[in-house]
Amino acid sequence: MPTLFKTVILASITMGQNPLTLSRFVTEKQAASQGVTGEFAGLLAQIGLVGKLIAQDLRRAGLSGILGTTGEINVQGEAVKKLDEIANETFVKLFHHSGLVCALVSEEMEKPVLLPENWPQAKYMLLFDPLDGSSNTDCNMPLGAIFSVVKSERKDRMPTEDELARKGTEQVAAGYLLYGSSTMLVYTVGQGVHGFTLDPGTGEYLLSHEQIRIPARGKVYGVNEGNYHKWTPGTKKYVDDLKTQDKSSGRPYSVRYSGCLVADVHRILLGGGIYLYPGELDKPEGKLRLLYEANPLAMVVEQAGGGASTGTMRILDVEAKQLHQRVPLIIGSADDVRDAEDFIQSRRM
Ligand code: FBP
Repeated sequence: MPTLFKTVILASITMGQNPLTLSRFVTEKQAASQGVTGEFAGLLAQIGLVGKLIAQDLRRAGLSGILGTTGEINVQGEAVKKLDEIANETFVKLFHHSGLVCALVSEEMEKPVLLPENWPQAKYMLLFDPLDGSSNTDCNMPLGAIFSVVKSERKDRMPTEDELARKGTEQVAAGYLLYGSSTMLVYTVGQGVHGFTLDPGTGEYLLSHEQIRIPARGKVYGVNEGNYHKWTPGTKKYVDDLKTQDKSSGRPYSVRYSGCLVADVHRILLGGGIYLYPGELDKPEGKLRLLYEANPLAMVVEQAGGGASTGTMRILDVEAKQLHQRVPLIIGSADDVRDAEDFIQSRRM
């Protein structure tokens, strides 16, 4: 047994822990209690592998000429970063011939990739944001990836493009990869939220955060205040209220906005608080995408005891009409999200 591996395992064992790998956790713990299939375990393991490969690219990005843009504009109207493209290709390559999914939807691709050759044995469809926080790619700041899994129940034919746009409540699993000081994979299958940290020594995702619970209220908020003048009066009042001097209610909150939704939501999941990308006067649908940003993070945060809203309704109840539809996102601790809704709906002044 290689020395480093022995050291890491021995260290964990002496710390009285029996390090649980992602695959063992899913196949043993979740299979037994929650009927998670081997097929899903395979899908999650493949997402983990995507995470390892992209983390490797990110660590060397400054040395391997993959910073900067490709010169292309994507379906979102954004300049495509070379790392966006690499991350997207990594997802597509690893899932195309995996036999695990019958369709792929990506933030970076206008059209879905339909995989009739994997159908009908592969019932899952994977929707993803291959690299979240694109404005952070060239300055070594945190990045992430977000995924949502839905199932096709049809027996008669492959699902069509329209059938890929599903309500958040129809997700069977969701989660994210966080590329921060360590690489993490956090996911839910609808019965709690679990976090795994990639152990560089063994290359294994080891259980580091089981059954994550978000505090009912936090002390931090994340929003791009540069957009303040574009907000509705209710949103302005809510953010102003967070900055009010009032020790008894833990205000003012501190601002924590990293430019990476995944990193901001991860901080809030562990310590409480609220992230907002609200609707704007001339863009009531906001910036973020429903199917592969808002829905999966809403499922994770709700499963940890938090809330996710458009400001006027639950994210997971929003009708999904187009693959790249946008939605305002207010997500985090349940009490904080409720407060934000009260101000946005003028129930509080
Ligand atoms: P990408 O998926 O294209 O990166 O967009 C999402 C995002 O970058 C979030 O990660 C982040 O919170 C937000 O947009 C930043 O937007 P802005 O620069 O407008 O504040």
